[in-house]
Amino acid sequence: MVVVRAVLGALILLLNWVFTPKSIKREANEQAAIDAQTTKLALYQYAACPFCVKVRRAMKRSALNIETRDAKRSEQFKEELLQGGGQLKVPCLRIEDDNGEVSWMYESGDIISYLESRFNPTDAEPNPA
Ligand SMILES: N[C@@H](CCC(=O)N[C@@H](CS)C(=O)NCC(=O)O)C(=O)O
Repeated sequence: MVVVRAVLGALILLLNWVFTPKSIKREANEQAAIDAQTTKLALYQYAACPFCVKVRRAMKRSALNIETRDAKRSEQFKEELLQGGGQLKVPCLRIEDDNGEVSWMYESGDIISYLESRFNPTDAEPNPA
């Protein structure tokens, strides 16, 4: 089982690398403004978890420079996730607001929807015209 999991993990990482999505291009000032906001976000994840790969690919497509924290390899990140989010489950997005309030978002689909609606609002709500 351990071997099967390791092979599947390696395959996921290989396919992800071969089919790396292209990032959207923004004006430099617009990207800088988004980069400033994404310093307040961190993705707790595992390298070869397919749900985490899905979120990382969405981040890459949207050119979101969000710090990733490997909760399998780092005891510190694992502990932060457990204490802050309440569950040892990945992916989980740590969101700090302008007042320093922190919230934790689980579920890859919810994380992707959140990122798209916050940073690519035109993708989330296509213009019918
Ligand atoms: N429905 C979740 C599934 C997440 C999930 O199953 N993650 C696995 C790693 S691939 C996990 O954290 N498992 C640990 C656990 O459930 O305790 C999502 O889409 O994010």
